[in-house]
Amino acid sequence: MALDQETFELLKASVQRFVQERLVPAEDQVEENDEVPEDIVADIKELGLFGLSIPEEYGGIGLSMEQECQVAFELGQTALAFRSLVGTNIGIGSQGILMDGTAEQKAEYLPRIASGDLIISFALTEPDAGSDAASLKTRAVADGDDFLITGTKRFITNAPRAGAFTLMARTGGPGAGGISAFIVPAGLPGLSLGKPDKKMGQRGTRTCDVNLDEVRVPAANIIGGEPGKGFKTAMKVLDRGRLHISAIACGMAQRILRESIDYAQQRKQFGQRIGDFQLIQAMLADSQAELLAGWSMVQEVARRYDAKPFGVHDPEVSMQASCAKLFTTEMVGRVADRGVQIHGGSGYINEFKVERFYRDVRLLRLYEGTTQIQQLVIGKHLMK
Ligand code: COS
Repeated sequence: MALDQETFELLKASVQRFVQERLVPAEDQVEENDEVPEDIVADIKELGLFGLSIPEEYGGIGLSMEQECQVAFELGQTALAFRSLVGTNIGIGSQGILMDGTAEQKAEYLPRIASGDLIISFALTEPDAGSDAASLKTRAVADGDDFLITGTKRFITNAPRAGAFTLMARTGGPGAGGISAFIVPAGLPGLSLGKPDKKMGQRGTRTCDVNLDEVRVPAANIIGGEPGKGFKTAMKVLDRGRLHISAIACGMAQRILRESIDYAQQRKQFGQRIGDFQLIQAMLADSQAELLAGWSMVQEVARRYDAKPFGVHDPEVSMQASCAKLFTTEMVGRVADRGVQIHGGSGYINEFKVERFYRDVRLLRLYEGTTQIQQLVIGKHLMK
């Protein structure tokens, strides 16, 4: 699956323009009001961004992973709240249905996810199950043709906007084999949302708990129709998500580097531009070199991801996706830190963008698997 190159270049150019002309000017508003304005949500829908990764037969744009990463690189160059809005529809919310769903599930949900009419969230994490995802406690108990789901899901991105959740719950015994993935519509009796999370950064993104109290969901909503496969579905979705996040990290590194160069060119100390001092150039050079390394890695792993059969677990590619997430998200943390350093005291002041980007990128090393989880995935694979 991929868009033909010519159409893709046009799409990429329009996303670049949209980011520069529409999203960048709205960054302060998002930061101040802690929300993405509704007219921008409408424009994002209009551009088709919710459906980037969904095949054309379901109304999406049908990008390959390599192409998706290139678009994510563009979207990463502005406040991360914009990307977060579409992120669950493009990735962790929708891809389980696309990879493992039945024909009926795909036909019912994917077109509305692609258009953005349905926001779908990914609900795996719980209060006591973060990195150890296979220990999740949310239970789904069979009751006739239905399941009754009870438990709490934590830090769920886009939950306040969601019309449905790809939600992992335990239908069987302990461990990964006892987990099933359900499509859970948001309006069902017994499902309620917690207070919005107050976060360190990424203002404008919406996350909260999702509480389930005997929520009745038809057995037909188990992704793929067969219980016990949900953990593997979630892991495959995360492999893909980790590459997408890596591209975002590179986009944000590019933006922070640009902000740092601009500042180094206009700020004068000791009678000259600070960018003329070699100690400042050294920081810019390290950021540029690491960004190039990270971005080259993302593109290469995305190509390998595209080369394997879709939705099939290839442990080598999973390991490489973890390498990309590990390297790029740590890299953007260093680039942001240097960005603040180059700005000096101004880098600590909210009106300069690097202050907020420094806070925003901190999350990239945590969600969709911490740096330490990526190290574990890589290490375990190497020792096999
Ligand atoms: N794709 C498909 N299947 C996978 C997989 C992948 N990437 N990784 C593991 N599996 C399979 C394994 O093959 C194994 O199947 P079998 O039992 O048939 O052999 C099963 O899943 C369990 O795997 P494993 O024993 O490796 O699971 P662990 O409990 O040790 O967990 C980690 C592995 C730690 C890697 C996993 O829990 C994880 O990624 N944690 C982080 C969760 C996360 O990213 N959370 C973010 C939430 S979303 S913002």
